[in-house]
Amino acid sequence: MAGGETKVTLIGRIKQKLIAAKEKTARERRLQSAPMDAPVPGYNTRNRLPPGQRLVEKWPVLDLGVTPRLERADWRLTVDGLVEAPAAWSWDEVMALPQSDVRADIHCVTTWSLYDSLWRGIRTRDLIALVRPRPEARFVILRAYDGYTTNLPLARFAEDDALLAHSRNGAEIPLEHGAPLRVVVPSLYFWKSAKWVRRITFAAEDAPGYWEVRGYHNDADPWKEERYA
Ligand SMILES: Nc1nc2c(c(=O)[nH]1)N[C@H]1C(S)=C(S)[C@@H](COP(=O)(O)O)O[C@H]1N2
Ligand SMILES: [Mo]
Repeated sequence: MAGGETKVTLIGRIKQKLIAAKEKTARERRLQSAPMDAPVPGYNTRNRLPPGQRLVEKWPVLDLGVTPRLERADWRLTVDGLVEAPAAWSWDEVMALPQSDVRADIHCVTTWSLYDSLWRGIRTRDLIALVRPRPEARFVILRAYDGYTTNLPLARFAEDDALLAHSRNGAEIPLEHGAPLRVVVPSLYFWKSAKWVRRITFAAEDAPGYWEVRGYHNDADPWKEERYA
């Protein structure tokens, strides 16, 4: 249908514009040292809200504009690279892994923070115990069903509160937020938390991901304001 095609192309162009705008922000912001928006007053900003963040109540959707929709039957999670026991788990196999609940806050580089998500899923600690990374493994590369990639040190991925989440606050994570399974690494800006995760690779060398090669900081610690490189 011609009308449908026109619409798809238009949406594609709008998305390209959004990505270009984020890249431009990354380029400009790394030249500035000024703080970002002032935090919302009345909250305990000292210990909980990282510098330059403001609190939001609703959970924004941020991605490349492609929402991969997979049947559970076609879905796989591959864990590979420098591990003793690589895996290619089906949905049922993942759901049979040990399940945990983790309460955590979200901090996005675009300056919004959202408190108190109760995530449910598989802690990365438990995944690591199953696949057993080799001593040379120092980085984790995440790949998603929309083509997105991101990278982080194994030490961060392995933190106590990091998990592969399928539910939040008692409900399945909505598709646009990464269903059926997304990574959640609360100690880093949220772009490190890959939605629709497809593959987890343990590596000796770092491999900067989608935003990391487009001006975002490689390390992404919100308490150090590691926003743009
Ligand atoms: N697969 C995938 N994961 C992704 C992204 C993406 O585009 N694709 N965007 C990242 C960015 S930049 C952010 S801020 C968060 C947003 O997650 P949310 O849409 O659930 O708020 O997802 C991260 N994970
Ligand atoms: Mo983001």
